[in-house]
Amino acid sequence: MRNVFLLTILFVMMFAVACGEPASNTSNTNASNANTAPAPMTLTETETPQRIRDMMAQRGEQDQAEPELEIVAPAEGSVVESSTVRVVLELDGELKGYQTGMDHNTGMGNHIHVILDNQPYEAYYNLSREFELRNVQDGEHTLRVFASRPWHESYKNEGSFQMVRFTVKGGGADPSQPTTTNSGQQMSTANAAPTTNANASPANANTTANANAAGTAEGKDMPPSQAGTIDDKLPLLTYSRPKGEYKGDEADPIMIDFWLIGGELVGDGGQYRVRYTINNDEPKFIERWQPLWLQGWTPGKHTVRLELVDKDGNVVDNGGYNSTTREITVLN
Ligand SMILES: [Cu+2]
Repeated sequence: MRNVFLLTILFVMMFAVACGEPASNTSNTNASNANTAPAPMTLTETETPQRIRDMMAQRGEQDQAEPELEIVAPAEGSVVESSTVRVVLELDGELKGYQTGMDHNTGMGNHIHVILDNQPYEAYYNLSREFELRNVQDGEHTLRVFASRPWHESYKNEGSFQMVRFTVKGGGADPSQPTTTNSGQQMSTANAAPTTNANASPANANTTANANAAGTAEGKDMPPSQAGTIDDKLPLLTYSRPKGEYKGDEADPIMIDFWLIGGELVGDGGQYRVRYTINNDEPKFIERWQPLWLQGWTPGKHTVRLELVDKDGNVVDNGGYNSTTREITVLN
């Protein structure tokens, strides 16, 4: 009898603890997240941080610029008979002082976001230097580019965004290795699972290690893109930020930013919304096309999903591109 009484007390205590937890934590407690699940957090929208406002002030009229890009290569619809694809961009338009290039003191500067298929973007700072995609797999690919500010907020004027489709044929790419740029930046995850081949030469082992290190730093250790063919008649959402690792001032708040063609959000007179979901918590909505700053991030890994949804809240499918999930890392 006494044992039953004690068990009852224990049960009541456990129940009280369970109920005392914030509701937002319950979706994080699945087994696959157990080892990396960040502490529960409550994100709130906030205004553009002062450090960004200071940068804007120093840039003169650049934020009112309307940069226009042209993808000179690869040409739309072209067939490239090599796994190395040269990317050539031209910058024009109402620049108002906007030029790309990294300031080597700050490590920041205007740059172009370059996206192969539906992978995380790679930054292209110096347009006069060659930019190549290497080890591009055979098949159809999509290349998207748009102009960006030093803090990775995209320019949203028409002409800033450009897209081409091209095909690689007989390129002989190594499917066990990721696509990279000529400077070694990783453009995609490998198509196949990482090889643990004991016969791998030391040179190959190094390449793999470097690629993986870059992948971790840039948040690119995501499964390969499953994206298919884009329908030009449908709206297209392009995920841009957040990406990779965040620390110090940059870790709070963090900006959500994206590109949208072929449709408008409800707050801009259109019919779509962007649904964002952090760590599989309750989704929220963006109704105007502008950067969204969220504060309250806790250290650890977080997933960020951006989806384009219609009036009924259904994802507007377009080759898989309109629902994209990325993992980011917030450092202490
Ligand atoms: Cu950027």
